[in-house]
Amino acid sequence: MKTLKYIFATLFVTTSFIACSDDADDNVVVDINPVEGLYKLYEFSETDHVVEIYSEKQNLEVGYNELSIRIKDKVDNNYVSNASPTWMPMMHMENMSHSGPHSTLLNSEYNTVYKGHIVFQMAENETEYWDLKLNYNFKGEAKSVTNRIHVKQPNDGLKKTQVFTGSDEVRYVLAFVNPTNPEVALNDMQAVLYKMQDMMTFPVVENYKIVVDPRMPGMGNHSSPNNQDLIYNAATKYYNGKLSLTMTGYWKINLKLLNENGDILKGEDVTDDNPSSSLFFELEF
Ligand SMILES: [Cu+2]
Repeated sequence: MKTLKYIFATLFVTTSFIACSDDADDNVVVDINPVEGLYKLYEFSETDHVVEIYSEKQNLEVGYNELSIRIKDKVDNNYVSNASPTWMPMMHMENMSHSGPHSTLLNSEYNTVYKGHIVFQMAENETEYWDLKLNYNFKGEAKSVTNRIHVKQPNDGLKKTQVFTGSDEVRYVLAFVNPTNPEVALNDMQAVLYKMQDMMTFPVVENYKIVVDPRMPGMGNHSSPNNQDLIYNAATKYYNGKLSLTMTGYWKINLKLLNENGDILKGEDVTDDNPSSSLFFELEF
């Protein structure tokens, strides 16, 4: 009994101690790495600060790229929380320049990490390249820096981005977001849809619908049950639905894009005579 009391007493003291030390550390971030698991793709060094760019992927790739940005003060090595950054990706082609769809940059759950995404429509090549202009505040001064970035074709060679003209003569960019790790299950599916207003301006397209018809061309073009079409979410600005994958292998996710009136802007039904839509994503797992 004495031993038991001792154990309880020890436990109590230990617990209280942990609780106290937690309180004391409330305003100090200890042992939390806000960019844990991400690859640092770039470090753009300026005189008194450094801009860091992180991604879940090891390269910037054609398609949807979710990026995290931090700005480090070189004097005290602290990351700033009042930078209010904006960005503009730009591709310099032989005969013209254009931007690509990009979200705003927002503070994440950590106030020193700014998150957003860019959809690159094209990869760089020997004569054509991308750069990224960043505007932000550092110590009360407005900064603007432009740096070269490298955009590659994804290694798997699968189509996850579609740039096309709809039956309404509008240019659209549709990019696959999720599932990044597909499973034999009913997967949450996400995509982003932008239209090309001009070379520099790509507004989010709201309230359209993307019909989903996944097929396995290698297996009699069979489908899967319980898919849910992608519907626009005004809060997140993503299109969300469900993607049913009944086995591993190569899947062609046939798509149809419908405007708010239900007019088909791009894509066709899959039938015996028509094995695939002209609008699609590809997955292999
Ligand atoms: Cu281009």
